[in-house]
Amino acid sequence: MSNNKTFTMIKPDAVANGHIGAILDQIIKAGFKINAMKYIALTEQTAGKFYEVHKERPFYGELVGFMSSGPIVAAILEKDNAVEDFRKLIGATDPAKAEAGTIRQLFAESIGANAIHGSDSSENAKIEGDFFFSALEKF
Ligand code: RTP
Ligand code: MG
Repeated sequence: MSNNKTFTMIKPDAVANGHIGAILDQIIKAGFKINAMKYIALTEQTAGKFYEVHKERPFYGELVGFMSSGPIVAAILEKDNAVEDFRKLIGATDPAKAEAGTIRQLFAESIGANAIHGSDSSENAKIEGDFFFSALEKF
């Protein structure tokens, strides 16, 4: 599968803290193009479905509660080597361990409220992008 797309969400903490503009600026300056984007609120049900792969993890309930606590920005991004390059740009899951200058190091509050999501494979990028966007909404 081609590796030129990834899927992201600017999470409720970063939206509430006013970081949408700064985060998008960093993403675009890093060479990503926006293929699709929407400002949307997940319900507990839709967040639960999105994160179903983590259903057995101890933090699942907390994650679903947090992701449905306020609006998010969901987007499909395009760039060569998108998945890997985007994971580098956002930094480690735990912001305390994220490299200097990464989005999570700059904007995340905690391992739970960690500002941004990035797909972990091209396969999942496609599944996640299709979860949020219809054929009409993406290029
Ligand atoms: P993401 O999927 O959001 O890009 O994050 P990730 O790959 O770096 O981390 P993953 O293992 O997929 O976990 C998904 C999200 O669950 C929350 N989490 N909380 N309390 C905890 O120990 C814990 N561990 C993970 C984080 O918000 C993480 O981004
Ligand atoms: Mg993940």
